[in-house]
Amino acid sequence: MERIILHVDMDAFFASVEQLDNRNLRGKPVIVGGTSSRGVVATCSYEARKYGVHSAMPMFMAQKLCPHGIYVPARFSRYREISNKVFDILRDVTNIIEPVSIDEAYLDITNSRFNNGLVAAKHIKSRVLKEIGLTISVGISYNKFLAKLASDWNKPNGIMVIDKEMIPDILLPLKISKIHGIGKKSVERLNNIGIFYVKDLYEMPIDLYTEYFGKYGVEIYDRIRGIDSREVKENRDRKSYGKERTLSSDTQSKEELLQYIDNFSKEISENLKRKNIKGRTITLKYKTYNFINHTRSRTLTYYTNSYKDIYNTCKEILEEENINVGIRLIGVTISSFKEDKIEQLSLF
Ligand code: TTP
Ligand code: MG
Repeated sequence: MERIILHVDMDAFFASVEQLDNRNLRGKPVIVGGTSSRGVVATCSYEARKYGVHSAMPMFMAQKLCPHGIYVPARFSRYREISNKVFDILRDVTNIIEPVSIDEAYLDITNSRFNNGLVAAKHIKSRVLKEIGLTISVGISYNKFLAKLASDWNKPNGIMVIDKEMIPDILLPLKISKIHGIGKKSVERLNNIGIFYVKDLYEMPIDLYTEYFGKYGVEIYDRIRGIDSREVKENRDRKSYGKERTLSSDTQSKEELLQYIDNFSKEISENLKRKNIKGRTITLKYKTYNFINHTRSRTLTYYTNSYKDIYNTCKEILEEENINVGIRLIGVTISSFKEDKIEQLSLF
């Protein structure tokens, strides 16, 4: 079956967060980075890009190109905070997420509750805008390479689907510098022998690919033909795993909350079993109507990934809570992991 892969990437991420937090910066050329004369640009708003400013450019050069720009230092902990919120939204769409950087990830939604890439993309975009106040670009395709190409297609605030039928029309006229995996040096070397566009690369014999791209030669050969079988790799070093949901309307009913807890426990259990992981600490989280977070944890004496253990622990926690105001969000998390490879081996 053909996969549905999404690539998501926040627009002008650090600069957009600065504009979000300070309305005086909105609509203006904002440059984020080391503010000393030796510093470099981390990123800049799209208003500043018009002047030719870009990431990794020395600050003094940016100042020359855009003297009336607003220069602000980076606030990493704030970007991390917003990034976590974005990833919470993504995790609500699928468990199969590969974070690439603070503002970028691949998602495999083939077996998620969404079976349509465009619907999932619109859902993500509208939640990120409504709940965080920022725009994100989303690319949709049947592999990672094309999904990434698509997310970049009409940035900022972009959305783009690349279908099988669009290959090779969409790829042929592309500049080779647009191909993820072809580095700056290779671009220069290929330009020197008269190769500027993907259509020029199509004519190049396969053994020359190895000469120019080394061990990645075959991959590049495939990619520009729309072939890429790389899987979306979940981050296996996670310290916790959870699900949470903002309710469509606030509730005080423990029964209603237990319904969500029941679903989350099943999903978490299935996921842990699939990855062969067990945890020991179970956390129930809820947010009241006035946005106050409550977290209650319980650590078991044994490691588990069973639905019943997760559900029952949360149920016990919830029974002890005094819920007399509306709850707007509920979540379940499991942590303190132990890999259970040994137990699995003993099964055979
Ligand atoms: P990017 O996603 O590459 O850039 P961006 O989000 O600012 O802009 P775009 O709309 O083109 O996606 O990187 C994400 C963040 O990482 C960026 O906001 C700042 C940081 N960053 C650096 O600090 N240095 C760099 O050289 C780059 C490329 C990014
Ligand atoms: Mg970005």
